[in-house]
Amino acid sequence: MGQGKCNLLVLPSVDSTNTYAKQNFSTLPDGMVIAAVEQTAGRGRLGRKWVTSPDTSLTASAVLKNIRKPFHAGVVVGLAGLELIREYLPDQFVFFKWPNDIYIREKKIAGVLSEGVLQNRQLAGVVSGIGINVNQSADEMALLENPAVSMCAASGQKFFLEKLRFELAEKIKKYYIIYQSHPDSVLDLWREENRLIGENLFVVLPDSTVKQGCFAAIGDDGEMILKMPDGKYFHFDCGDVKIDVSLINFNLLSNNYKQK
Ligand code: BT5
Repeated sequence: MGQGKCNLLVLPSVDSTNTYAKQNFSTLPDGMVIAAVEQTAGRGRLGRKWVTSPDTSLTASAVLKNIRKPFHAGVVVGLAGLELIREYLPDQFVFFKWPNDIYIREKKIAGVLSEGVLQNRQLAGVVSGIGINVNQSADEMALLENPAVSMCAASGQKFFLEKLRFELAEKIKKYYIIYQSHPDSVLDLWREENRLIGENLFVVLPDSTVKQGCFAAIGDDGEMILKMPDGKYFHFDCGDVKIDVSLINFNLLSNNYKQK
């Protein structure tokens, strides 16, 4: 185990950085980022798996003790991840797919898992973990059940993970500090980077019901607001957005994004 500069702790191998951060929550300082070279039992939302081979990607969790609403933790960590990926892939169309995935067009490059931590039955804070695909080959990404991409598969280049880990921790620190003084500016930026707002999407709810509609907005509690074909609005805070490439004009979205 090695304590890097500033707020980063890098573990050589761990089951899940989120589990480690939750188990050590009371002794870890606020803002600490726990990263792992190898993660043996990475977790996604709703009991799903986050799949990575050793030393090919970023797996890291932030310990956040000053969060106003639980979903804000994923906003802080997600924005850090988005900015990092963008810096290295300036020519790609990189955006948030609600609730907190990062996509390049129709493929997932990163996912965020936020978990509340209770102490004496009260919310003591949130552990928010991010997995970013970095040096996996396109062939390795194709083995996953859903469309996925890595920074390497998107660009043909390999990246220096140690540097990326450090930069991710720095960006989490930066967004966490801005969030403390200007939470609305961080939340507004997160909404703006949800570039599928206005698009027609399918949403699969946890009970497997599928809803189709227009992604109208994101509400005050981070919930997705879908405008249904009958004009009614449907709010939900959990679900999986499915991208149907025939419904979304990625070239147009991507051009609008580059012009900004
Ligand atoms: C997520 O869940 O996307 C949250 C992933 C969070 C991973 C980080 S790594 C550091 C920290 N420690 C942990 O244990 N977890 C966090 P969800 O939206 O439920 O997506 C999971 C689904 O993504 C899986 O069911 C697969 O379909 C897909 N998937 C699994 N591994 C993937 C990968 N490497 N790249 C892209 N998609 C993947």
